[in-house]
Amino acid sequence: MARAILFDYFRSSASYRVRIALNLKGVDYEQRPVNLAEEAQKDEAYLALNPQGLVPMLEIDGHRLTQSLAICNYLNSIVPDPPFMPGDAADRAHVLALALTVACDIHPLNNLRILKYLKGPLGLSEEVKDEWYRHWVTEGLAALEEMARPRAGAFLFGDAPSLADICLVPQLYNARRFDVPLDDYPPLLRADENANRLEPFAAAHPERQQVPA
Ligand SMILES: N[C@@H](CCC(=O)N[C@@H](CS)C(=O)NCC(=O)O)C(=O)O
Repeated sequence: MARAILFDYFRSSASYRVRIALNLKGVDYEQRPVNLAEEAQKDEAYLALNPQGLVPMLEIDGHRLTQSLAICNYLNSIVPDPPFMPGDAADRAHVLALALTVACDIHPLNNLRILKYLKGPLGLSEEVKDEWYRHWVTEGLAALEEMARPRAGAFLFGDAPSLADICLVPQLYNARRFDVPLDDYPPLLRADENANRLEPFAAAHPERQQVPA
């Protein structure tokens, strides 16, 4: 079987999720950086691969997969160990809710194209754009903390990394880049710290990726 190919960008948090997932599952892959800073995601050649013009995109087992959570779900299905999701249906719904809080309710409001639109066509200043970012991240993380707290352990759910941590770690990396205060969220910080001690998470960190020239 051909080696998997991940089209990603070092700072893209959706790509970062997939790098973590691939590393946790021990799937061998090579990277093809798509330079978001130069809008390479809008090149015809890339749009032919992913009509959404977003990263990540994973070529694996003869498939072309998009959407980071769909990719994580695929990886979890083909490589069951270690599982990203708990066995119990209610626990699984809880972990998915945590993951979706990040992936659907925080991240999309702060994605590159949204921030560019605020600054470009809508003419907002850098300060107002950053305020937008901090507002939605702070509101989202506060809710995530309340949701996670009762059942958090070393990780966001219990004592093993799950899809919730796969989404959390990149989101906190982003939040720090924009100076969002994080001290109010101890369970999130604990999970982030414990996750980053694990090589599959550490190796996926943006600072360990190739930066497109
Ligand atoms: N829901 C998608 C989001 C993908 C996404 O938004 N990727 C961003 C980087 S994190 C991107 O490619 N942005 C390019 C742009 O905004 O033009 C996923 O989870 O894969």
